[in-house]
Amino acid sequence: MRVLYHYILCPLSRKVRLTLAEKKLDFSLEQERYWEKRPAFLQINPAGDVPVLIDLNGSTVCGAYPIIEYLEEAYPERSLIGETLTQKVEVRRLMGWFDDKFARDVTMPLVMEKNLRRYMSGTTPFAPNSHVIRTAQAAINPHLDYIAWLIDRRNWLAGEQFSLADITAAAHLSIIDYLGDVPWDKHPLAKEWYMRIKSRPTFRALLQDRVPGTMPSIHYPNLDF
Ligand SMILES: N[C@@H](CCC(=O)N[C@@H](CS)C(=O)NCC(=O)O)C(=O)O
Repeated sequence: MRVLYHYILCPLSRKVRLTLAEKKLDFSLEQERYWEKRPAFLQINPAGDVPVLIDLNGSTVCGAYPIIEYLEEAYPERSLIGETLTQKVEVRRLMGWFDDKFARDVTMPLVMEKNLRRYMSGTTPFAPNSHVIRTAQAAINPHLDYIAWLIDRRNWLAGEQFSLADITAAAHLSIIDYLGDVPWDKHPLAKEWYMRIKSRPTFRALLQDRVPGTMPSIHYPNLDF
């Protein structure tokens, strides 16, 4: 069986899970608490980060971008990166937007304060930084405005076709939605786009995710929210 080493609130892992599902490739999940630096995992990926994919033929692919490029080349049947060079550039630009900018402004601060800090604070009592949380909660608004701006002009984020740009943005937003920090009511166009993605069969497994010690928002599993 194909294996994906992941962390449940890692957006890059979620992006790879969605990509595998969209390509109809079966896989099993191994959750890796990467901050523990498990020696057996460091042997698989000396960088110590997730996601890592071990494919059926034994190929080990480390890192979300190498995995995505690998899957596109090894399983080209259902391409998610666009057909023309112009489309591919736009998909990659938007992947970068969410994996770099959105992650820095929103995903990583919220995941760190609301989830990871409890594991990484060692003997120090777990105390989320409310200033960091409020700053990230405010920073999501221009990103949702940008999604709305794109969706006002296109069917999907990078153009007429569903692509890795949508998968990447949805992977990040699914985590923020789990934490209850997406102000959907203020952003109806972004909500309409996310509802379309959330109702895809490939999204179902993510909606069943539960993080020990961190309850999901009430609407997290609901297709109509
Ligand atoms: N270069 C890797 C980086 C992935 C990454 O930063 N993953 C985070 C979890 S979302 C991680 O494993 N970090 C390890 C660490 O901070 O030590 C990729 O593109 O996939």
